[in-house]
Amino acid sequence: MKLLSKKLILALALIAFGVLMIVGVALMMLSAPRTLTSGSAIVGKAIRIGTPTIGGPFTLVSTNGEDITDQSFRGKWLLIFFGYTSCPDLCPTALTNVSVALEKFGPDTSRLQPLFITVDPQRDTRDVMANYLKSFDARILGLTGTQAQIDGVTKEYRVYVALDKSERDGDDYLVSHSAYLYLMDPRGKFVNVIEGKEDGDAIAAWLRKEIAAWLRKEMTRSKR
Ligand SMILES: [Cu+2]
Repeated sequence: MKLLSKKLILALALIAFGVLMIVGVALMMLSAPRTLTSGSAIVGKAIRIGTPTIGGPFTLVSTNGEDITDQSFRGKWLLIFFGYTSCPDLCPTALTNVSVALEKFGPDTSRLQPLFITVDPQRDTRDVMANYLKSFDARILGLTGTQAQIDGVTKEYRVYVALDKSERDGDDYLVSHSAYLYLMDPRGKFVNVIEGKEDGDAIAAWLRKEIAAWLRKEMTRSKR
C-alpha cells in the first residue's frame, strides 16, 4: 500500500511536471511574436539613431576664384547638386529643373543658395564650370577643387561617383553618379533630398514644404 502510494505520488508529480512543461512552452509560443515585435522596434530605433550624418566640413573654390567652405553660407538654406559639365543627361536636366524651381519658389530666394559641385574636377576647371552654368539660373554657384577635396565632399554627402574606366585614358569619358538635390538648413544640418529629375514645380513645392516644416519645428523649440 505504502509502495503503491509512493508510486502514485511519483506518477502524479510526473504528470504535473508534464503539464507545467506544456503550459510553459505554450506561453513561450504565445509571447514569441510580441518579443519579435519589440525586438524589431529596437532594431528600427537603432537604425534611425545609427543613420550616418549627411554633409560636413569642406573647402572648395567657386567659379569666380573664391574659397568656399561649408561655413560660407551659414544662415542660408543650401540646395546642393553634384554632377559634371560633360554629363549628357542627369545634370542638364537637374540644373534646368532647379532653375525653374528657383523661378517658381515664390518667397524671396536670397536666403537660398543653390550649389553645383563637380564630381569631375579633372575636366571641370573654374572656367569650364563658369561657361557651362551660363545656360542655367545665374544664382547657381559652381564649385570645384582638387581631386582630394572633391573626394572628401562626395564622401560626406554619400554621393555615388564612378568613372567609366574603359574610356578613362581619353578626355571623353562618362561619370556615373547619383543625382539627388540635398537641402541643408541655415545651420548647415542635413534636412532632406529630392531626385534631380523631379520637375521645377515639384522641387519648388518640396522646398516650400520642407522649409515650412523646419520653421514650425523652430517655433515650437523656441516656445519651450
Ligand atoms: Cu550628371
